[in-house]
Amino acid sequence: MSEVARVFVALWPDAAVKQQLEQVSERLHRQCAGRLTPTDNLHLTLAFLGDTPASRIGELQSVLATFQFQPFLLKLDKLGIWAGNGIGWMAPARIPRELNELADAIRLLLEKHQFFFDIKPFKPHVTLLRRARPGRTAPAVNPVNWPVSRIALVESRLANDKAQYVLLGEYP
Ligand code: 2AM
Repeated sequence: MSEVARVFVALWPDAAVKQQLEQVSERLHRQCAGRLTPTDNLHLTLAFLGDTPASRIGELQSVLATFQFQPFLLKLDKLGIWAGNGIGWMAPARIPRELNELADAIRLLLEKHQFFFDIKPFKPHVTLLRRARPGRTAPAVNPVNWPVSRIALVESRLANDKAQYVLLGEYP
């Protein structure tokens, strides 16, 4: 491991959710082109820590292993392209209280143990495409129902300009 690890805490889809996201991605891709997120990289970020000392990753795993929350169902029912950066995304049209509370609780826990993270307001989304072009009509949506019962600690490694994600743990 290098001296720092670029890490984030995320919702990581199971096989069924991944398959639904993949279908939505492919439909959006036909309409808006761009570069598809590889299916195995699909996720929703809850807290982005970024470069973290590799020597503290064990501690981070132990801290997250203490984390508990009530499972809930997350409905992703909105698709769009951000004109500024060409990201094609899927998100909940209305952010459920449980999702905001989950992100808040994780951020509080990280703060308590002095792990730094990006404090930009939580803007939940799954990145499906990059460098997409906005269509003239709003993309049709097939909602994705995501049963949320675990969080994941993920490391992002850059290899040949491509992000490779490595699951460092799932909790509880
Ligand atoms: P994105 O998909 O919108 O780029 C790994 O890079 C994950 O962390 C992605 O979900 C990415 O969001 C998110 N991410 C990258 N930099 C971030 C930052 N500074 N703040 C919050 N999330 C970030």
